[in-house]
Amino acid sequence: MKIVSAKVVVCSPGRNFVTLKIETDQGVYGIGDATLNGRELAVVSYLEDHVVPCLIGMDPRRIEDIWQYLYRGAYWRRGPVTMRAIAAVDVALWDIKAKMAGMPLYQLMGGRSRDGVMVYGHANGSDIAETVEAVGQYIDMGYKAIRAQTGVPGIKDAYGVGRGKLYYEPADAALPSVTGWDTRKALNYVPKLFEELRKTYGFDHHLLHDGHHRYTPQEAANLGKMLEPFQLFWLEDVTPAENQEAFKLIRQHTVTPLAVGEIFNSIWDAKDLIQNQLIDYIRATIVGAGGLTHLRRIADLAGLYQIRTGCHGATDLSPVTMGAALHFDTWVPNFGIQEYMRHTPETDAVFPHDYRFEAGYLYCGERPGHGVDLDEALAAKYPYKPAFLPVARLQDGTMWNW
Ligand code: KDG
Ligand code: MG
Repeated sequence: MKIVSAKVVVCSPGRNFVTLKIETDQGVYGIGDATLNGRELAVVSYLEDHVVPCLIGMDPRRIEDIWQYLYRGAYWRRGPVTMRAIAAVDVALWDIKAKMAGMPLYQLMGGRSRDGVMVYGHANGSDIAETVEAVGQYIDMGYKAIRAQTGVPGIKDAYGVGRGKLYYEPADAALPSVTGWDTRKALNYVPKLFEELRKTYGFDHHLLHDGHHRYTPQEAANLGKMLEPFQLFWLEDVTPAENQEAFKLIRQHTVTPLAVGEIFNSIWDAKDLIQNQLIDYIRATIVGAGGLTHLRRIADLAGLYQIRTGCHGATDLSPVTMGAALHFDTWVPNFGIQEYMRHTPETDAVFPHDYRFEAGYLYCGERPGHGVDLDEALAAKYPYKPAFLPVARLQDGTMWNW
C-alpha cells in the first residue's frame, strides 16, 4: 500500500483552516488538520515544501515510523509549525488505518472508556451582569461545565469577550488589533464574577476560567486563592508556562485546580509540570502536539500522576481536530473534560462530521475513521483571508502577553 498524493487545502469558511488530505493507491484517504491561528501559511509551506514530497510512495500503515521520520528526520525538532505539520499527517494516517479496519478510531485506540465526552462551553459578556446571563444560557442548553470570561471596566477588549455568543473568534484583523490589560483591575473584578455566579446558580455546575498567560506567578497565586470559595473546575494558563518552576509558587498558595498546555507542542513542554504534580489538567491537543501518536504519550505520562486531560478546542481547531479529539477522549482513561467552542454553520458545512452534542456531552460517531470529511468544492468557495490574533499592551504602552 502506498501514499499517492497529499494535498494541502486552505479555506476560510468563517475563519481560516489548513487541511491535509492524504490519498492512497487503494482509494482510501485520510484527513488531518494543520491550522495554526494567525500563522497558517507557515504550516502550508512546511507541509507542501518539506513534508509532502517525502510522503509520496510511503506505506501509510506505518504511522509510528512516519511520525519518527518527520520528527527525528527533520533534525530541527518541536515548535508549533513543525508539530502541526506532523499532527496533520498523523491524524490523516490514523483516519486511513481506521477506515481500512472498518472501525471508528476510538476502537482502534483501545475501545470505549466512557459513553459521552463532557464538554465546556464559553460564556462571556461585557460585564458581570451580562456574563452571569450568558452562563444561564449555557445551563439552559444543557451544559454541565462552563467557562466564564468577563469584560473588565477600564480594560480595552479584555481576553475572552467575543462579539458572538456561540462563535467567539479572536483572530479578527489583517494586522493584529491592540487590546489592553491591567492586572490590578482584573484582580478586583474577576473574583466578583464567580461570587455572583455561585450566588445565582449554586454549586452544581462546573465553572472554569482562563487567565490567558496574563498574571505573574505571585498574582496568579493570589487569584487562585481568591477564587477558592467558588470551587472552580480549573483556572487555566494563569501564568506563562515557559518557566515551569513558577508553578511551584502558585501551588504553595492555592488549591484551585490548574490547567496548562494549549500552546504546548510536545511531551517535553509538559514533562516537568507533570512529574512535579504542578498542574491538574493537561490542555495539549491533537493538532498542537504532534497528533494522536504523540498526545497519547503525554496523556499516559500525565495518568501516572493522576493528572487528567482537557484538550484545547477553540474554533481555530478545525472540526477535523474536534472529531479526532472526541475519539481520543472516548478512549483515554484519564479523561477530564473537552473544550467545545462551536463552529459556524459555514465551517460545519465544509467539514461534514458525525459527532453530536447532547445534554452537555459530545458523542463521536460510529463511522470508520475519525468521522470528519472535507468538502473540497465548497472549501474552494472560501479563499484564505489574512487574520491575526490581537496583541495586548498595558496602559503605559508596554507590550504584554495576549
Ligand atoms: O488561537 C488562540 C485561541 O485558541 C486561544 O486564545 C483560545 O485560550 C483559548 C482557549 O482556552 O480556548
Ligand atoms: Mg486558553
